Amino acid sequence: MRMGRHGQPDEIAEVVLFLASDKVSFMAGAVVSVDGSLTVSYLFSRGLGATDEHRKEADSITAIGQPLFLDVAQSVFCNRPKVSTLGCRKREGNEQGCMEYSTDFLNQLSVFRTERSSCMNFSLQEVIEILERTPQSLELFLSGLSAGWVQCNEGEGTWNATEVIEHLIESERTNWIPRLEMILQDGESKPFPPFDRFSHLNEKTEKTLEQKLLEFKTVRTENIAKLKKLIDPDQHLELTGIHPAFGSVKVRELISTWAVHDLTHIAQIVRVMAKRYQTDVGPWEEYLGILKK
Ligand code: NI
Repeated sequence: MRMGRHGQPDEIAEVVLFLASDKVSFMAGAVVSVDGSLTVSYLFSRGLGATDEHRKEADSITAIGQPLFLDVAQSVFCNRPKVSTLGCRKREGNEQGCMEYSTDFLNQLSVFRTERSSCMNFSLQEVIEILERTPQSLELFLSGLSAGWVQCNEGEGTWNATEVIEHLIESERTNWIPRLEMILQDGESKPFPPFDRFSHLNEKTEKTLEQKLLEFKTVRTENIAKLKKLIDPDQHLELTGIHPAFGSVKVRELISTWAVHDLTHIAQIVRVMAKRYQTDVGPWEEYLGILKK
């Protein structure tokens, strides 16, 4: 049943290139065997109808190449910077278990990796563009609005626009910068203290919405200055810390989340306000996607 020969590097390389290409659009975490039917033979040898001879043959099998896929797939899809994991693991006593890959193959693989990496869009400067604009956008959007707009919510246990601003202020004070500082100082030696996403609800102050918007703008400006001072994009983006729920997280991911968190809460404010007129729009509700979220 086995093909009776060792695989050639190109036979493995072709499949790896396929897995690394955009032709694989709906496949993730799969293990593909390109082993001259070794795996199937092994499974067969353990099944009904297998003879002692089959079993003996199966036990002598040295799987060549297969671990390579996992390594390469991880290095491609996780955007690991190097091809250093490339090369199958050599089983003891089997010198032929290790293959040498052609330069052409390695070049193609690095092209794929570059293309994959370009799907990631992170740029510190672009994150800062969002971080800078959020307080201004919200100030322009919300300042001076009637209580009906800024105090409506989506039902019990949901936030109105004013509470979202309070949450954004709280996040500035206790989440982003303190966590970045922790990563830089402590790395993965201790986890971030959990962030209480509801703490602002316990602190009822007499401040007006305008005062809160100003407070958000001030603390955000300070934090952007700290961010620029703390983080050198050439050095720090891949440093990691420990999130209490997610485990290891990167500086790049934390800073990206900061921007997307802004966008999420802007969307939330817009959605909550839109829903205030859910029934007022009459039959047009059908065409207003935001009312269905
Ligand atoms: Ni939030």
